[in-house]
Amino acid sequence: MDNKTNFDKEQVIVVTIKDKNFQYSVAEVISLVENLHAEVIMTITMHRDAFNNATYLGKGKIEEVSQVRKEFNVETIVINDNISPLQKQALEEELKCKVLDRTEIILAIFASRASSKEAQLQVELAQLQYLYPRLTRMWSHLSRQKGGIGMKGVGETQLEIDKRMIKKKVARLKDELKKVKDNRFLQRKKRMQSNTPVVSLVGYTNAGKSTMFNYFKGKEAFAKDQLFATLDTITKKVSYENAEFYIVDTVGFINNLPHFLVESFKATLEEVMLSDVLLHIVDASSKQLTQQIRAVYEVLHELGIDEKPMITVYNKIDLVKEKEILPENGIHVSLKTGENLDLLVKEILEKIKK
Ligand SMILES: Nc1nc2c(ncn2[C@@H]2O[C@H](COP(=O)(O)OP(=O)(O)O)[C@@H](O)[C@H]2O)c(=O)[nH]1
Ligand SMILES: [Mg+2]
Repeated sequence: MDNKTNFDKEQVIVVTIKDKNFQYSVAEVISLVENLHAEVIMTITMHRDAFNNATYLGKGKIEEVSQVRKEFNVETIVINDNISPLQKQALEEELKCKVLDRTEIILAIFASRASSKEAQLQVELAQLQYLYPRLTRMWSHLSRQKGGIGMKGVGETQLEIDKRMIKKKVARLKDELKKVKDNRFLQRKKRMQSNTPVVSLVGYTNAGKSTMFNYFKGKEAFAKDQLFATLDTITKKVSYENAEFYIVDTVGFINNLPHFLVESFKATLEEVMLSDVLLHIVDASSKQLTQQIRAVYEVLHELGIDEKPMITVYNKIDLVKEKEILPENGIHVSLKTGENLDLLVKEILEKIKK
């Protein structure tokens, strides 16, 4: 049932280095790609010593990827790493298809999620900075393939501008950003006029936020007021026992986020800043559990929202053998088996009443 092919979705092949964090890193990149409504149909691993400086992938690997890609008719290869513009170009020539690296995937997600003016500017700035050295290639792709993942974004209307103009644009964006930041409080004020509580899902990529979001599908209520105009895919109004609330999915925290993307990432969390209750979804089976929880707290603190009512949800307990090592300060659930989800809903209803 699960391997039914979905023809609406763009299909990609992921190539990833086999190191000690390999399992987590594959799960994460799959989650990231799914965020773009694309589908990973295969993961190909490579050993770090097979790395080639010019083409990133060694000769044998290029051959392998090339074959598989043709066999499955896939037009996009995702490299689960950051590669240089030259490597990207060389690889695309070898593979004769679109190649995206990890940062480009993340950028594309942020672009698809940026709802406010500030977030859009922030993402466009990051896009210009990262894509700038890659633009010539990207443009030729665009004219050939007309879009697809990694190609859509805030900056996509800027196709005609040349590199010289991009420099100017970066300067202008920075300027605009400064002004927009000063207007932030206006948005918050607007939000306060709606009195339906907002519950936001936060936590690391792959923790189960989107699965949780979908869990509320059957409970959807008619929403005449849209919370975030462009983001209906990540916001829904649900009703329970005479209580209504919005639930908002978020991009989520990403391991080793490139530094220049931190501001964009925070900008995508603006929905969270406007929410009344945070559901912190933790992957209870993660080996980096403590570090991940701490990293989430740190960012919430930086955004000044660590005081909001929060429910910590340890998800995936079906995968945890020694449950007693989990912290006791939260609700232990499994979205897979449904365990304790009733308790969680009860807790949410309780929190939004306050
Ligand atoms: N075993 C197990 N897997 C889960 C559970 N909840 C979610 N998953 C899986 O974890 C992966 C990531 O889930 P997703 O909702 O996309 O995470 P997100 O990145 O936080 O939105 C998916 O493959 C889910 O099927 C759970 O309770 N148990
Ligand atoms: Mg998700």
